[in-house]
Amino acid sequence: MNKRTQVGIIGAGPAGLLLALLLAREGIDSIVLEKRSRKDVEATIRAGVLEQGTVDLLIEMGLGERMQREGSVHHGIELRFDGVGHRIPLTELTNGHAITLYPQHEVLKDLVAARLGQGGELLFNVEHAQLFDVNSSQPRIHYTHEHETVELQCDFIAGCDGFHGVSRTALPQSISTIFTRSYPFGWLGILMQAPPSADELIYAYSERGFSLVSTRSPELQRMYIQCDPHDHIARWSDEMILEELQARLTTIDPWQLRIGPIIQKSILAMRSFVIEPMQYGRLFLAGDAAHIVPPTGAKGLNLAVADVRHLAHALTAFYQKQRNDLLEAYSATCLRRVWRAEHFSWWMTSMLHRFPDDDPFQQRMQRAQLDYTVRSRAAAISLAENYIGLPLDW
Ligand code: RFL
Ligand code: PHB
Repeated sequence: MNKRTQVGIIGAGPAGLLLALLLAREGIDSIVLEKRSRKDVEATIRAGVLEQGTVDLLIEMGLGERMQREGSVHHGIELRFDGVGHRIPLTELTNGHAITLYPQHEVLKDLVAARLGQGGELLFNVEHAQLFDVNSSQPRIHYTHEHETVELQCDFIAGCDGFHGVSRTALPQSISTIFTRSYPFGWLGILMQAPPSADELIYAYSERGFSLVSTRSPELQRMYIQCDPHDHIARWSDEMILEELQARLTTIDPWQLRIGPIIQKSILAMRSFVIEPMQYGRLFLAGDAAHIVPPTGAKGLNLAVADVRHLAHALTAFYQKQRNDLLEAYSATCLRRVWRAEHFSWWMTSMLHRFPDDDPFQQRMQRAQLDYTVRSRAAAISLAENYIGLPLDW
């Protein structure tokens, strides 16, 4: 079967779904192809922190109603080390900006409902997506859906299929460069049935390694501890995880970890990754398909949102004003922000984790950096402006 659309979008993560909605707002037609089921997409536990710019966009698009009702606005974070907590007052340091805790899978439920509610095409369980002729004026996507093989002719293709997707492989190696770093640790993430232990997120450095206390809802906590990236989750009993959390979060402050049953646990690897350029011919990569950051800076989803905002803007200028310049500038425009976020995420990761090979000198450097960050207003402002997110036109 043959089909046609203006923009073929591969992947129904935050990047793909938001792009489809942004384009629909401008009257631009698209089809979103997703390999997983709707149930799987809406159940994947990932990000929690939304930057102010992401929140503002969702509200402006009429997608913020549940987020505003169920999400929680945070005006600061805590950096904890040597048993002492130090608050970074994000809002005070950034002229009134804040972050919102609202889980990625809830954002996805809102985006899927909006797309389907508008009657937009969004196909789940799509198999064997393959890209052809991306460097021509008529790129195509072949895929199988409900046992039917389809050739989708497009004006443009948006590769929003995440780090393990197929789109990136359509960029010839001869024109692209990959920048990458893997870290000698992973994160063991858990969901715990207990009310939040704190009103704000706690990023803790300890001799035993990093830990993070976050939340998902008034009844659910999300927490992470640094671990060996090759470790097996089956080796970690709930008691071991709890013991490690308690030990790493020890403080002289009157604070206690609220505990309850652990209902989910998994280990994830940490890496930094960027492909340059983020475009080739009529293929544009957005989100994790083009770049990965370690989660310490809470930037991944927010970067995906910034990418598709630029892409939607550039495609709108193409269709409505016959302008090519914004499309041509897409990669350079996105990469400025991407590299800023890469640096911030690498910096937060380096400051807060124990590196197995670090000597005592290196550890003193790390402590000096932590100390400076909490004692100097200039250093705290720098952390705060990156954490709440730089303006879109950065
Ligand atoms: P996604 O979310 O990976 O979506 C890609 C979609 O494409 C589909 N797909 C395909 N579809 C069709 N054909 C194919 N061949 C396909 N191959 C793949 C996939 O099934 C999937 O549905 O990428 P996207 O849209 O670029 O979004 C990126 C974000 O999901 C990611 O950056 C964040 O989750 C990162 N992240 C965080 N970001 C934040 O901004 N704030 C945070 O607090 C934050 N915390 C986190 C995080 C990521 C984490 N993990 C698990 C990596 C915490 C964690 C633990
Ligand atoms: C989360 O709530 O999952 C979360 C929060 C902050 C991070 C990373 C993950 O830096």
